[in-house]
Amino acid sequence: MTTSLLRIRDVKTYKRQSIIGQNRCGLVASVSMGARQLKKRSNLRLVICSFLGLTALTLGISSASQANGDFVLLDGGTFTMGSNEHYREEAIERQVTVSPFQIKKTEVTNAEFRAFVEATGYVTTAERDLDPSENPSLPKDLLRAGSMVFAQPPGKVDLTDFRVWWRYVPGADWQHPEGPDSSIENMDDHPVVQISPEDARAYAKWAGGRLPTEAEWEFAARGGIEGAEYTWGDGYDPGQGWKANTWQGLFPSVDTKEDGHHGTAPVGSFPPNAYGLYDMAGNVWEHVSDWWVPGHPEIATTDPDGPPEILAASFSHPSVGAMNVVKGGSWLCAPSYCLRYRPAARQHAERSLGTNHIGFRMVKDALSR
Ligand SMILES: [Ca+2]
Ligand SMILES: [Ca+2]
Repeated sequence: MTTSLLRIRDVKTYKRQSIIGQNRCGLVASVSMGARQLKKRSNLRLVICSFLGLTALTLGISSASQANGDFVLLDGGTFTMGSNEHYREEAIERQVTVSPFQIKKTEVTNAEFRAFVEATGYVTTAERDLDPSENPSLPKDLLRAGSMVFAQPPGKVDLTDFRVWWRYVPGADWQHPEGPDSSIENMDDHPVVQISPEDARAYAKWAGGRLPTEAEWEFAARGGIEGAEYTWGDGYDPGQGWKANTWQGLFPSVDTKEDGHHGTAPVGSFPPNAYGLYDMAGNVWEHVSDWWVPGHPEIATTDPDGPPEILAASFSHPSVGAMNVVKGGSWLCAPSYCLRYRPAARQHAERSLGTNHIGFRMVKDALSR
Protein backbone atom coordinates (compact mmCIF):
# COMPACT_ATOMS: atom_id res chain seq x y z
CA MET A 1 0.00 0.00 0.00
CA THR A 2 1.35 3.41 -0.86
CA THR A 3 1.78 6.05 1.78
CA SER A 4 -0.95 8.15 0.18
CA LEU A 5 -3.40 5.30 0.19
CA LEU A 6 -2.53 4.57 3.78
CA ARG A 7 -3.41 8.14 4.64
CA ILE A 8 -6.67 7.89 2.78
CA ARG A 9 -7.46 4.81 4.83
CA ASP A 10 -6.64 6.76 7.99
CA VAL A 11 -9.10 9.48 7.07
CA LYS A 12 -11.74 6.95 6.27
CA THR A 13 -11.25 5.42 9.68
CA TYR A 14 -11.39 8.84 11.28
CA LYS A 15 -14.65 9.54 9.55
CA ARG A 16 -16.03 6.20 10.68
CA GLN A 17 -16.33 4.90 7.14
CA SER A 18 -18.54 7.76 5.99
CA ILE A 19 -16.75 9.67 3.29
CA ILE A 20 -19.76 11.62 2.10
CA GLY A 21 -18.73 14.14 -0.47
CA GLN A 22 -15.11 13.11 -0.31
CA ASN A 23 -12.87 12.41 -3.25
CA ARG A 24 -9.78 10.27 -3.22
CA CYS A 25 -8.08 12.49 -5.73
CA GLY A 26 -8.56 15.48 -3.46
CA LEU A 27 -7.03 13.73 -0.52
CA VAL A 28 -4.08 12.60 -2.59
CA ALA A 29 -3.62 16.13 -3.84
CA SER A 30 -3.53 17.39 -0.30
CA VAL A 31 -0.93 14.86 0.73
CA SER A 32 1.13 15.44 -2.40
CA MET A 33 1.26 19.14 -1.76
CA GLY A 34 2.65 18.43 1.68
CA ALA A 35 5.43 16.32 0.22
CA ARG A 36 6.25 18.89 -2.44
CA GLN A 37 6.76 21.45 0.30
CA LEU A 38 9.95 19.68 1.29
CA LYS A 39 11.93 21.00 -1.63
CA LYS A 40 12.67 24.33 0.00
CA ARG A 41 11.95 25.83 3.36
CA SER A 42 9.94 28.48 1.57
CA ASN A 43 7.72 25.65 0.42
CA LEU A 44 7.17 24.09 3.82
CA ARG A 45 4.41 26.51 4.47
CA LEU A 46 0.74 26.98 4.82
CA VAL A 47 -1.26 25.72 1.89
CA ILE A 48 -4.03 28.19 1.50
CA CYS A 49 -7.25 28.28 -0.29
CA SER A 50 -7.05 25.60 -2.94
CA PHE A 51 -10.52 25.01 -4.21
CA LEU A 52 -13.47 27.25 -5.07
CA GLY A 53 -16.56 26.91 -2.90
CA LEU A 54 -20.13 26.52 -4.10
CA THR A 55 -23.27 26.98 -2.03
CA ALA A 56 -24.16 26.77 1.62
CA LEU A 57 -25.98 24.27 3.76
CA THR A 58 -25.93 25.04 7.42
CA LEU A 59 -28.07 24.12 10.36
CA GLY A 60 -28.66 25.20 13.87
CA ILE A 61 -27.14 26.75 16.93
CA SER A 62 -28.70 27.82 20.17
CA SER A 63 -26.93 29.75 22.85
CA ALA A 64 -26.96 32.98 24.74
CA SER A 65 -24.12 35.38 25.30
CA GLN A 66 -23.09 37.87 27.93
CA ALA A 67 -20.42 40.51 27.62
CA ASN A 68 -17.62 40.34 30.19
CA GLY A 69 -15.01 43.02 29.54
CA ASP A 70 -12.88 41.94 26.60
CA PHE A 71 -14.61 38.57 26.60
CA VAL A 72 -18.09 37.27 25.85
CA LEU A 73 -19.46 34.42 27.93
CA LEU A 74 -21.25 31.91 25.73
CA ASP A 75 -23.67 29.44 27.27
CA GLY A 76 -22.67 26.71 24.85
CA GLY A 77 -25.10 24.46 23.06
CA THR A 78 -25.50 22.09 20.15
CA PHE A 79 -24.84 23.09 16.54
CA THR A 80 -24.04 21.60 13.18
CA MET A 81 -20.30 21.85 12.67
CA GLY A 82 -18.67 21.76 9.24
CA SER A 83 -20.27 21.87 5.81
CA ASN A 84 -20.94 19.29 3.13
CA GLU A 85 -21.44 21.97 0.49
CA HIS A 86 -18.13 23.77 0.27
CA TYR A 87 -14.52 22.61 0.33
CA ARG A 88 -14.06 18.93 0.99
CA GLU A 89 -12.04 19.44 4.18
CA GLU A 90 -15.14 20.97 5.82
CA ALA A 91 -17.14 17.72 5.56
CA ILE A 92 -18.70 15.78 7.23
CA GLU A 93 -21.37 17.88 8.91
CA ARG A 94 -22.13 16.61 12.38
CA GLN A 95 -23.93 17.62 15.53
CA VAL A 96 -21.52 19.01 18.11
CA THR A 97 -22.21 20.23 21.62
CA VAL A 98 -19.90 22.65 23.38
CA SER A 99 -19.90 23.57 27.06
CA PRO A 100 -19.99 27.20 28.22
CA PHE A 101 -16.81 29.21 27.65
CA GLN A 102 -15.59 32.78 27.31
CA ILE A 103 -14.09 34.07 24.10
CA LYS A 104 -12.22 37.27 23.36
CA LYS A 105 -14.20 39.79 21.36
CA THR A 106 -11.32 40.58 19.04
CA GLU A 107 -8.21 39.06 17.59
CA VAL A 108 -5.16 39.62 19.84
CA THR A 109 -3.56 42.91 18.84
CA ASN A 110 0.03 44.03 18.41
CA ALA A 111 -0.25 46.09 21.60
CA GLU A 112 -1.54 43.11 23.56
CA PHE A 113 1.19 40.84 22.26
CA ARG A 114 3.84 43.48 23.01
CA ALA A 115 2.69 43.53 26.64
CA PHE A 116 3.26 39.78 26.77
CA VAL A 117 6.74 40.03 25.27
CA GLU A 118 7.73 42.89 27.56
CA ALA A 119 6.51 41.00 30.62
CA THR A 120 8.09 37.67 29.79
CA GLY A 121 10.92 38.21 27.32
CA TYR A 122 9.29 35.66 25.07
CA VAL A 123 10.99 35.12 21.70
CA THR A 124 8.67 34.00 18.93
CA THR A 125 9.47 31.10 16.66
CA ALA A 126 10.00 33.49 13.75
CA GLU A 127 12.79 35.18 15.73
CA ARG A 128 14.74 31.97 16.31
CA ASP A 129 17.36 30.54 13.98
CA LEU A 130 16.97 26.87 13.16
CA ASP A 131 19.58 24.43 14.42
CA PRO A 132 21.62 23.18 11.42
CA SER A 133 22.16 19.83 13.10
CA GLU A 134 18.41 19.29 13.23
CA ASN A 135 17.91 20.52 9.67
CA PRO A 136 20.90 19.26 7.75
CA SER A 137 19.24 19.46 4.35
CA LEU A 138 18.25 23.13 4.54
CA PRO A 139 20.30 25.88 2.84
CA LYS A 140 21.83 28.46 5.16
CA ASP A 141 19.37 31.19 4.18
CA LEU A 142 16.50 29.02 5.27
CA LEU A 143 18.04 28.41 8.67
CA ARG A 144 17.93 32.10 9.47
CA ALA A 145 15.13 33.41 11.65
CA GLY A 146 12.22 34.57 9.53
CA SER A 147 8.73 33.82 8.39
CA MET A 148 6.38 33.59 5.43
CA VAL A 149 5.29 36.79 3.70
CA PHE A 150 2.70 37.31 1.01
CA ALA A 151 4.40 38.64 -2.12
CA GLN A 152 1.84 40.23 -4.40
CA PRO A 153 2.72 39.35 -8.00
CA PRO A 154 2.47 42.11 -10.62
CA GLY A 155 0.24 40.21 -13.02
CA LYS A 156 -1.86 37.16 -13.64
CA VAL A 157 -0.27 33.98 -12.30
CA ASP A 158 -0.80 30.25 -12.18
CA LEU A 159 -3.28 29.81 -9.36
CA THR A 160 -2.35 26.19 -8.87
CA ASP A 161 1.06 27.10 -7.42
CA PHE A 162 0.84 29.06 -4.17
CA ARG A 163 4.62 29.35 -4.11
CA VAL A 164 4.25 32.15 -6.63
CA TRP A 165 2.86 34.48 -3.97
CA TRP A 166 4.50 33.23 -0.77
CA ARG A 167 8.11 33.90 0.18
CA TYR A 168 10.24 32.89 3.14
CA VAL A 169 11.71 36.18 4.34
CA PRO A 170 14.58 36.21 6.87
CA GLY A 171 13.89 38.91 9.44
CA ALA A 172 10.12 38.75 9.11
CA ASP A 173 8.49 38.51 12.53
CA TRP A 174 5.62 39.99 14.49
CA GLN A 175 7.31 43.40 14.73
CA HIS A 176 8.36 43.27 11.06
CA PRO A 177 5.48 41.41 9.47
CA GLU A 178 6.59 41.90 5.86
CA GLY A 179 10.34 41.64 6.49
CA PRO A 180 13.13 43.52 8.28
CA ASP A 181 12.33 46.84 6.59
CA SER A 182 8.69 46.80 7.67
CA SER A 183 7.27 47.74 11.04
CA ILE A 184 4.09 47.84 13.08
CA GLU A 185 4.40 51.53 13.90
CA ASN A 186 0.92 53.01 14.34
CA MET A 187 -0.55 49.51 14.14
CA ASP A 188 -1.12 48.83 17.84
CA ASP A 189 -4.76 47.98 17.19
CA HIS A 190 -4.08 45.64 14.27
CA PRO A 191 -4.08 41.89 14.87
CA VAL A 192 -0.65 40.52 15.64
CA VAL A 193 0.64 38.29 12.82
CA GLN A 194 3.69 36.13 12.16
CA ILE A 195 2.61 34.15 15.19
CA SER A 196 2.90 30.37 15.20
CA PRO A 197 0.55 28.06 17.11
CA GLU A 198 3.36 27.64 19.62
CA ASP A 199 3.54 31.42 20.13
CA ALA A 200 -0.23 31.73 20.38
CA ARG A 201 -0.41 29.05 23.06
CA ALA A 202 2.35 30.77 25.04
CA TYR A 203 0.50 34.09 24.95
CA ALA A 204 -2.80 32.52 25.93
CA LYS A 205 -1.25 30.71 28.87
CA TRP A 206 0.36 33.92 30.09
CA ALA A 207 -2.93 35.78 29.72
CA GLY A 208 -4.83 33.21 31.78
CA GLY A 209 -6.57 31.39 28.98
CA ARG A 210 -5.99 28.98 26.13
CA LEU A 211 -6.60 28.62 22.42
CA PRO A 212 -10.15 27.66 21.49
CA THR A 213 -10.88 24.24 20.14
CA GLU A 214 -12.07 24.29 16.56
CA ALA A 215 -15.56 23.41 17.78
CA GLU A 216 -15.60 26.32 20.24
CA TRP A 217 -14.30 28.70 17.60
CA GLU A 218 -16.87 27.64 15.01
CA PHE A 219 -19.71 27.70 17.53
CA ALA A 220 -18.74 31.25 18.47
CA ALA A 221 -18.32 32.34 14.85
CA ARG A 222 -21.82 31.23 13.93
CA GLY A 223 -23.21 33.69 16.45
CA GLY A 224 -26.25 31.59 17.24
CA ILE A 225 -27.70 32.05 13.76
CA GLU A 226 -29.56 28.94 12.66
CA GLY A 227 -28.18 27.40 9.50
CA ALA A 228 -26.15 30.36 8.26
CA GLU A 229 -23.44 30.24 5.64
CA TYR A 230 -21.63 33.27 7.02
CA THR A 231 -21.15 34.71 10.48
CA TRP A 232 -23.82 37.28 9.69
CA GLY A 233 -26.36 35.00 7.99
CA ASP A 234 -26.90 33.66 4.49
CA GLY A 235 -25.65 35.50 1.43
CA TYR A 236 -23.34 38.44 1.11
CA ASP A 237 -24.15 41.66 -0.72
CA PRO A 238 -21.38 44.19 -0.07
CA GLY A 239 -23.73 46.80 -1.50
CA GLN A 240 -25.48 46.54 1.85
CA GLY A 241 -22.21 47.22 3.67
CA TRP A 242 -18.87 45.45 4.00
CA LYS A 243 -18.93 42.78 6.68
CA ALA A 244 -15.34 41.51 6.71
CA ASN A 245 -11.82 42.41 5.65
CA THR A 246 -11.21 40.22 2.62
CA TRP A 247 -9.74 40.59 -0.87
CA GLN A 248 -11.47 42.28 -3.78
CA GLY A 249 -10.18 41.98 -7.32
CA LEU A 250 -8.13 39.41 -9.18
CA PHE A 251 -6.28 37.37 -6.57
CA PRO A 252 -3.35 37.47 -5.99
CA SER A 253 -2.25 40.35 -8.23
CA VAL A 254 -4.94 43.01 -7.79
CA ASP A 255 -6.60 44.06 -4.53
CA THR A 256 -8.99 46.93 -5.15
CA LYS A 257 -9.54 47.13 -1.37
CA GLU A 258 -13.12 48.25 -1.77
CA ASP A 259 -13.63 47.22 1.85
CA GLY A 260 -11.15 49.93 2.81
CA HIS A 261 -8.17 47.75 3.68
CA HIS A 262 -5.28 46.09 1.88
CA GLY A 263 -3.58 43.96 4.49
CA THR A 264 -4.80 43.77 8.05
CA ALA A 265 -7.36 46.20 9.41
CA PRO A 266 -7.57 47.45 12.99
CA VAL A 267 -9.53 44.86 14.96
CA GLY A 268 -13.21 45.69 15.17
CA SER A 269 -13.31 47.64 11.93
CA PHE A 270 -16.32 45.65 10.72
CA PRO A 271 -19.62 44.87 12.46
CA PRO A 272 -19.57 42.10 15.09
CA ASN A 273 -21.57 38.91 14.79
CA ALA A 274 -24.64 38.29 16.91
CA TYR A 275 -22.47 37.26 19.88
CA GLY A 276 -20.60 40.57 19.76
CA LEU A 277 -17.44 39.01 18.29
CA TYR A 278 -15.40 40.92 15.71
CA ASP A 279 -13.52 39.63 12.68
CA MET A 280 -14.64 36.02 13.04
CA ALA A 281 -14.75 36.33 9.26
CA GLY A 282 -11.61 37.61 7.58
CA ASN A 283 -8.90 40.03 8.67
CA VAL A 284 -6.57 37.24 9.88
CA TRP A 285 -6.96 33.48 10.08
CA GLU A 286 -7.00 32.36 13.70
CA HIS A 287 -5.10 29.50 15.31
CA VAL A 288 -7.13 26.94 17.22
CA SER A 289 -5.88 24.04 19.31
CA ASP A 290 -6.95 21.09 17.14
CA TRP A 291 -4.57 19.08 15.04
CA TRP A 292 -5.31 19.12 11.32
CA VAL A 293 -6.68 16.34 9.19
CA PRO A 294 -8.62 17.13 5.99
CA GLY A 295 -12.11 16.41 7.28
CA HIS A 296 -14.42 15.90 10.25
CA PRO A 297 -15.68 12.65 11.72
CA GLU A 298 -19.38 12.02 11.23
CA ILE A 299 -20.46 11.11 14.73
CA ALA A 300 -22.11 13.56 17.09
CA THR A 301 -19.94 14.51 20.02
CA THR A 302 -19.53 16.84 22.98
CA ASP A 303 -16.55 19.14 23.44
CA PRO A 304 -14.39 17.53 20.73
CA ASP A 305 -10.74 18.52 20.71
CA GLY A 306 -9.73 17.19 17.33
CA PRO A 307 -7.96 14.13 16.00
CA PRO A 308 -4.92 12.59 17.67
CA GLU A 309 -1.54 14.05 16.81
CA ILE A 310 -0.34 10.79 15.31
CA LEU A 311 -3.14 10.85 12.74
CA ALA A 312 -2.52 14.50 11.92
CA ALA A 313 1.16 13.74 11.44
CA SER A 314 0.27 11.27 8.71
CA PHE A 315 -0.94 14.20 6.61
CA SER A 316 2.32 16.06 6.78
CA HIS A 317 5.92 15.36 5.99
CA PRO A 318 7.89 14.13 9.03
CA SER A 319 10.08 17.23 8.95
CA VAL A 320 6.98 19.40 9.37
CA GLY A 321 5.10 17.25 11.83
CA ALA A 322 1.43 17.44 12.69
CA MET A 323 -0.12 20.75 11.76
CA ASN A 324 -2.79 22.83 13.51
CA VAL A 325 -6.12 24.10 12.23
CA VAL A 326 -6.71 27.77 11.43
CA LYS A 327 -10.20 29.25 11.07
CA GLY A 328 -12.09 32.17 9.59
CA GLY A 329 -10.24 33.28 6.48
CA SER A 330 -8.21 36.44 6.07
CA TRP A 331 -7.64 39.65 4.14
CA LEU A 332 -6.23 37.39 1.42
CA CYS A 333 -9.47 35.51 0.80
CA ALA A 334 -11.11 36.39 -2.52
CA PRO A 335 -14.42 34.80 -3.53
CA SER A 336 -12.96 33.90 -6.92
CA TYR A 337 -10.21 31.86 -5.33
CA CYS A 338 -10.82 31.26 -1.64
CA LEU A 339 -14.33 31.60 -0.26
CA ARG A 340 -13.18 30.82 3.21
CA TYR A 341 -14.39 33.73 5.32
CA ARG A 342 -17.08 31.40 6.66
CA PRO A 343 -17.47 29.60 10.00
CA ALA A 344 -17.07 26.10 8.54
CA ALA A 345 -13.94 26.97 6.55
CA ARG A 346 -10.63 25.60 7.74
CA GLN A 347 -7.02 25.32 6.70
CA HIS A 348 -3.79 24.22 8.33
CA ALA A 349 -0.70 25.87 9.74
CA GLU A 350 2.65 24.55 10.82
CA ARG A 351 3.17 24.47 14.57
CA SER A 352 6.28 26.66 14.58
CA LEU A 353 5.62 29.03 11.71
CA GLY A 354 3.54 32.13 11.13
CA THR A 355 2.52 34.20 8.14
CA ASN A 356 1.33 37.76 7.73
CA HIS A 357 -2.28 36.70 7.47
CA ILE A 358 -2.61 34.43 10.52
CA GLY A 359 -3.26 35.63 14.07
CA PHE A 360 -5.36 34.30 16.91
CA ARG A 361 -7.76 35.01 19.75
CA MET A 362 -8.06 33.23 23.06
CA VAL A 363 -10.75 31.71 25.23
CA LYS A 364 -11.17 31.11 28.93
CA ASP A 365 -13.15 28.51 30.77
CA ALA A 366 -16.59 29.72 31.80
CA LEU A 367 -15.74 29.90 35.49
CA SER A 368 -12.62 32.03 34.98
CA ARG A 369 -13.56 35.61 35.70
CA1 LIG B 1 -9.51 44.10 2.33
CA1 LIG C 1 -10.31 36.67 11.94
